[in-house]
Amino acid sequence: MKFIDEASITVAAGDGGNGIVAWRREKYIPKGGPAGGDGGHGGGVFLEATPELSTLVEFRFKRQFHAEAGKAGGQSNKSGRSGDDLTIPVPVGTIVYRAFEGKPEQFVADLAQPGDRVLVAKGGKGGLGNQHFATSTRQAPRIAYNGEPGEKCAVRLELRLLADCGVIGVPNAGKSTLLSVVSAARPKIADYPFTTIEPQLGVVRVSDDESFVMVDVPGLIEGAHEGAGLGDQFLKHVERTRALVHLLDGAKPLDEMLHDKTTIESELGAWNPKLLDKPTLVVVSKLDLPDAQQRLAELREQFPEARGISSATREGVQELVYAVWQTIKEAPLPEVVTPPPAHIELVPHDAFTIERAKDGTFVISGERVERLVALTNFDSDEALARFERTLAKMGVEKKLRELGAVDGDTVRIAGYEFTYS
Ligand SMILES: Nc1nc2c(ncn2[C@@H]2O[C@H](COP(=O)(O)OP(=O)(O)O)[C@@H](O)[C@H]2O)c(=O)[nH]1
Ligand SMILES: [Mg+2]
Repeated sequence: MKFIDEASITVAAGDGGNGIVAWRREKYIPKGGPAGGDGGHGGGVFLEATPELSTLVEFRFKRQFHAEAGKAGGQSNKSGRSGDDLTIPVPVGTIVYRAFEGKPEQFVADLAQPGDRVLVAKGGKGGLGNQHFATSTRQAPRIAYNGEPGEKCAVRLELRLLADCGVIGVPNAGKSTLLSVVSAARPKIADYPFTTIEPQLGVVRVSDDESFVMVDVPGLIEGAHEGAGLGDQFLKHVERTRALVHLLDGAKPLDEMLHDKTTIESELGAWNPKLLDKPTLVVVSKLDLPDAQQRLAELREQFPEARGISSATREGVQELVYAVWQTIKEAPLPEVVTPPPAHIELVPHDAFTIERAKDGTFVISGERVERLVALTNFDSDEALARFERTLAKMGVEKKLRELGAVDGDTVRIAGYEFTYS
């Protein structure tokens, strides 16, 4: 059984700045040569693993990220400034997948170590200014390239969670209600065979970069240690928690509360005596009910550390969250289980495929070739020449020849048709 946090975000790298058409202006030189500067490159978007984060809950609050665009080129061959890269911090252990529009999702990286870093969206290259296009036959080129668009894609993050805090208590103590009011997100429980007792999981957000995982242990009193409800795997998760919240039903008189407390403790001990050594916060629920405050005061005579909450009015809830967080931070780290590395094949970004249509047309598809078509202005001979050179460099030309393409065959890329020669 796995507790899995998940988040989906969109990232956009910066577009490259445009190259410009400009001419040299110098005293006494009536008509200077081309002097249009290149556009700056767009900033890329990176993910970086940091031990400061422990869940993906922040991505519920911010889902869109973009890096800065490159600036356009200037006069006198001046290049535009490049856009700054954007680095998004993620928890250590985050597994990264990405999908370009209309394409299947691909595994990108497992950021297993602090500082592991991966590029998820590449910044667009800046366009060339007309300074590069002078030739012996064309001394006043009026051609400049636009910057490439930055990559945009959907990124899915996955993180295996460990439960930090378990909530225990008799049925009706208010466990589920507490979990629902403190949870900013409800992670998935994977590989969990259906049973009548469903564990509940919540990510509790303490601040912008602090959060912890709380798990409701519903089956305890219902005979979990006899194997009736929750599986061993679930019990292991509970054993790894760093703090427990023991909820006592504030609707009950003091003697019943104390009786419940003892019952739960003996259940815990029967299941695993080590659980009794865990730092435990004793909490009276339903403080909004008549008499609950009075009962809490009485309980404190025996347990001075006991506190009270009301999930209904939220009284004491935030204070409890801080107290749990403090306890977790002070408690020893549980043993960390590292998941076996997933074996997923990486498809290089500039891969392409060539298929032969029924009418004999060669249909080429692939992220980079399609982009190239989108960027090229086919009215310009120079742009066309560059297009052909790039295809050759990528190996498209060679592959076509291998597939038997001959002069005059039709080649289609992203809706454009070309004649092979
Ligand atoms: N008045 C009041 N009722 C509560 C509060 N918290 C939970 N309850 C009620 O107590 C009952 C049991 O709560 P539940 O969260 O399901 O308990 P669990 O069995 O421990 O998960 C439900 O009827 C809740 O509405 C509270 O803060 N104030
Ligand atoms: Mg419940």
